[in-house]
Amino acid sequence: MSNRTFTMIKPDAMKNGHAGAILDRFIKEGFRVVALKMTKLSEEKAGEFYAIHRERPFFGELVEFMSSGPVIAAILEKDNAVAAFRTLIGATDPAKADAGTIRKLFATSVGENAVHGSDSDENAAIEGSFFFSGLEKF
Ligand code: FUP
Repeated sequence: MSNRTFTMIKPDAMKNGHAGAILDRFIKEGFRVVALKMTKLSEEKAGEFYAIHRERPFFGELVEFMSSGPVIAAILEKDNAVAAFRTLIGATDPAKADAGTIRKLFATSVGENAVHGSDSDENAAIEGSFFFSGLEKF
């Protein structure tokens, strides 16, 4: 059974010219693109997206970084999408990510780690709807 996850290519990967290689990898790994856009988060919207981390010491830096430049947001579909995608991107800290994962290849630090991937089906649906209307999902 197919299902969906939500991802963002973060400002560091955008600035460093990795967006094309990362999108290519998503598709080569068998994810179907359901929705896709380039956009820029305001500080307010970045804070809303990461509201679960509001009390964490890195929250301010996270919001500043995520609103520092454009991102590419996407909804992707594949069997077991959430878990398959988290395996593809690797650990939050690129130093701990497995060889060949997107974060190992393209991320610079735990704070600037190239890509986001939803951590549950429920959050994938919430995060996808944060960025996309029904008319933008295919
Ligand atoms: P992940 O699910 O792998 O994206 O990781 P988390 O939800 O735990 O963290 C979300 C974002 O918070 C990370 F992508 C980067 C930031 N973060 C830090 O800056 N420092 C940390 O120690 C943990 C997370």
